Amino acid sequence: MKLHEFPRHPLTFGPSPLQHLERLSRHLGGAQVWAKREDVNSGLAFGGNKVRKLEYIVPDILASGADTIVSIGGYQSNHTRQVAAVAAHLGLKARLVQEKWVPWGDPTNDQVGNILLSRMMGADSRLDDAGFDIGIRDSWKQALAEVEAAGGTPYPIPAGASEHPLGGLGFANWAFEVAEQEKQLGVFFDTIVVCTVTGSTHAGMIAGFAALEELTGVKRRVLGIDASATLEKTRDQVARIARRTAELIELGRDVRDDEIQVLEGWAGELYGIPVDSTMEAMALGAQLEAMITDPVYEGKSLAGLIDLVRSGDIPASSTVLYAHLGGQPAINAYHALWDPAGA
Ligand code: 1AC
Repeated sequence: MKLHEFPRHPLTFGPSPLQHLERLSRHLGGAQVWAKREDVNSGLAFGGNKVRKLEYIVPDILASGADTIVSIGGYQSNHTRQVAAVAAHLGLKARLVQEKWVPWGDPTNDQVGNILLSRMMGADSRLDDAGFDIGIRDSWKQALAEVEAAGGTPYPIPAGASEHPLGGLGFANWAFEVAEQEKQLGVFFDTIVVCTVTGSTHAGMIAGFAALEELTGVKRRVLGIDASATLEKTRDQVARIARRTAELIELGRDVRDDEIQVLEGWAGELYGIPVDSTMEAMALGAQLEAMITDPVYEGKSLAGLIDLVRSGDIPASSTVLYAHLGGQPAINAYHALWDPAGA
């Protein structure tokens, strides 16, 4: 099927806004930097990138007759918060496995921010001690079995919806939305920068921009900034999902290796733990643009963008689009980083 033929259940306000980050661009003194703001894309519990993916998954959930969506993430997972939001919106239950993905010492890490919101929305959110891994987890399979054993009908959504067969469609469509907005605004983004961990946001963009390239002949760079700190796993997953999504939307050719770029250098040693470049990027975004980013995802991808602009890897002649995927609720668990009394 072609992309526009897949059923889509609207959960967003419409196209997410584009914003020229003029003060940040001036400060960096190179490329013009714009942001596409998925952090304000929906009225469902602060929105975010997963809401877009879920727009293409909800028709399948409804057709399945499921009464409980079962998903997984870290304690501060944005994905599970967005699953909880969509479940509430649809009148379904959500059973969430929240693993200890980040060895972060804040005693409120499993109580505030994303997990608090999920619980407010009625999700059955349960903690699990397992550490970070983007793969399919036994704890999640166990939760699916438990829902079934209790007489429920579960609908499985893996971490980040990335391994879901339809998980790449939301951001394949994002590419076409960008192209439409470019026409309206008279701009062209030659480079896209996006955070990548479980992979389907980035992979969907790769497939979508490849489809656009087939239509227009125009090439762009889609740069994924690794925030997993398990680089090879993320690279493999992005490549696999990009190819799967490309096939699903009938791209008509293989995705080329040069279209799959997962860049390292900003994740630090561990997923979820900010490093100096993360802190500098978060401060610049907040203090120059009042654009709030989190220490797990968007602070790291913004750090990548900043360095690539400063180094000229993204040249001064470029207009670069930063995909702001959301994720701000997690900052509550990281409040000590800005505590004037010291962390
Ligand atoms: C890892 C999928 C991911 C989340 O928010 O749980 N981005």
